[in-house]
Amino acid sequence: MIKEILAGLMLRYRERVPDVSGIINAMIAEGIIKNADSIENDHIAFRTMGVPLLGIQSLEKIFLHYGYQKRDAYHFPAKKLDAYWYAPADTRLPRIFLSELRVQDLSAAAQRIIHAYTREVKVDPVTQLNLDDATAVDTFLHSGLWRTPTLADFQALSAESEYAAWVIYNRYYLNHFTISVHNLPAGYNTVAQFNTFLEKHGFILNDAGGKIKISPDGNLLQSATVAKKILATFAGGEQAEIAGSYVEFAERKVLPAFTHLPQDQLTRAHRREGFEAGNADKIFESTYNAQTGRK
Ligand code: OOG
Ligand code: NI
Repeated sequence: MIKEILAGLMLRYRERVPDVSGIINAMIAEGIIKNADSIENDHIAFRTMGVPLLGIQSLEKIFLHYGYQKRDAYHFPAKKLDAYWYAPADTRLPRIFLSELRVQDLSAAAQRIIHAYTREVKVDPVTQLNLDDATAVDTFLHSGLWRTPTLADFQALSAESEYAAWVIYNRYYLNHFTISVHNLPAGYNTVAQFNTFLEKHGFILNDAGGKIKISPDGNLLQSATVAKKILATFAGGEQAEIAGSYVEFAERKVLPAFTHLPQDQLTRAHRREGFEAGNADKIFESTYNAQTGRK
């Protein structure tokens, strides 16, 4: 069941990202929600290495198997990334955002480092899984695709692509989950208001391009915390603090054709769908040093 796979992802993510429980507990203490189950998860995101047997084409097989539909493509030339989003069959489930590093566009030196790890993968690993076995899928998503990298390789990649360095160490760990704010009580149901609440409680927001990322149509507003550092253990036992994962917030406005509907009749179908390249471009930086180093 996809629900079990999503629950496994969320469990690991909550253990690794203290801001998740921190934000949920602050929401409960402030009376915004009764418990964590009442949060609508707008979407979750994964990062991948764009090499032939891996990347989006491999990871997406899991979600396509569970009825997700592939939707729009997004391109990030400066960051050397491509992405797609996937719509769930059941609108109570989160959307999925998968991105991929355009490895072939990196320097020869960076490609050599990445291939030194990814060449351990001889077949598309998702084709070796029984996708109906939720436990097997959960284990796969939380195990190494390649050997633990060296700190030197991590640092060399980081100098050229912070995304590449993130993936070589973190692999398919959940990159973020996203709290839908538009269905929260008045006073907290816009990204602007929710950001005020978050900052009052000491959470640090990504400010790349401004704290609120707004789509050109004005209907998709997003913000994100900056990733906290995790203590990473590299090959040979060397340790360093590197960026882990973060939390995102999304406000999807009601489309003009449906603004006459009463609040209690509104569903996902009446609100702005999909993603926005200009917003995403800045959200990726939630794990970049310029953001994670902010106080
Ligand atoms: C994904 C950044 C983009 C969105 O909602 O547009 C994104 C990432 O950091 O991997 O999450
Ligand atoms: Ni996102």
